[in-house]
Amino acid sequence: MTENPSENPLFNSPNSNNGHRPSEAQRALEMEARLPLTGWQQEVSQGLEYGLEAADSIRDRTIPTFSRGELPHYAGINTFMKAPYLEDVRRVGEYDVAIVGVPHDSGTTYRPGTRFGPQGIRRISALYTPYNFELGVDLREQITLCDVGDIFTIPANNEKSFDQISKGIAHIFSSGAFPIILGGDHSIGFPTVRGICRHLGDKKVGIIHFDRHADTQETDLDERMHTCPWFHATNMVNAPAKNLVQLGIGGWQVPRQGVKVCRERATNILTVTDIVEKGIDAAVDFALERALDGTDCVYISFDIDCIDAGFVPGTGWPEPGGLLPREALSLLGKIVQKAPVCGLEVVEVSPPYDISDMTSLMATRVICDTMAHLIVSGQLPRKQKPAYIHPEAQPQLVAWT
Ligand SMILES: [Mn+2]
Repeated sequence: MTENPSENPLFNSPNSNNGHRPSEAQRALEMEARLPLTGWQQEVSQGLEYGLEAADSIRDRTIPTFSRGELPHYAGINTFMKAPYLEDVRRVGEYDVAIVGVPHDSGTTYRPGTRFGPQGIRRISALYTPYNFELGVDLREQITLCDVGDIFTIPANNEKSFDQISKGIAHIFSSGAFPIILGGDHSIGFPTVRGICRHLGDKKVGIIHFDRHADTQETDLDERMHTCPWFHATNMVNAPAKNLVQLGIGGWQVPRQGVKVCRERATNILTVTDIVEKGIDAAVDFALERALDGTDCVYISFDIDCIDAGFVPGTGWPEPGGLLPREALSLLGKIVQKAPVCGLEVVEVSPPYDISDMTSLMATRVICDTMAHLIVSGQLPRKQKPAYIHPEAQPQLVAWT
């Protein structure tokens, strides 16, 4: 180490890079200056109109009497990031992104509670601002976001719930709004993908699945439970098993009958060790090559338990030895940057088992990072509906008795 701090690059001001490549922080500072404030100003003026001007003693005259919009973070009605609640779901196509809750945990085989996942994620999402420093993204300035509330699921019946979920997701997907689904247990992975496949015509979707568990067996406890979504999803011609990429699988909770199906259908698995030893970039290349081989878009199914159990205690089947949060977020971000993504679900957040909302916060982070990377890569806002969305709904895609 040098004695003189001015000769040590660690001590240099981030704004004087001395001819070196600018740091991420320096780029972030510059990107922020280029972001508009129009959305914020509209939110303030609407807040003053709807929520009335503040009491005379309040010096900051952007503050209304009734909390409207982002501030303060602990106040307000809990939609996702306080996005407008879209009660008339027929209008969902007017928005760039639609958040939808699927409060279904009847597919759970151990710890229940993911029916409260959408509520838990929405509640802690109020903590977030719409701006991300490193990515130089401000969601409020760059996209329109709505929260359509929850799908009406039937707790005593998985199959009826699946029909409701597929119908709801098909509606959002075909409208052109980018669907972001708050689970719910992982049994919803089959009906969400089925909803998308209904509007793919002869196009195909690759599934990138973050999880500690394979979720590929046909039945569990005699029903299509949260251990089964990919067996049934990959029975649809629009979602071939050869385009199913499974990241982070491993440990002591991978049923052997699911492993057999992965082997027979040649799904594409990377364990945590595979990802760490290959490196993130090689893992991303592997995922994209397999998921995009002959397909038109990619669906991301993010089981929060892909992250080490120490970071996500509020989940149905916690398994130690998973990805570190920064590994998972890096993988996700690089995949979203390079793939035509058609939808995202985040599943297996179980608030009754959570501690300090940590697991719900991780889910919020996954969702916000995805939106930001979709903006940075130019996928959002959409200038037109993607060509892979077929206007007509297909009939029943796959039979199962
Ligand atoms: Mn899992």
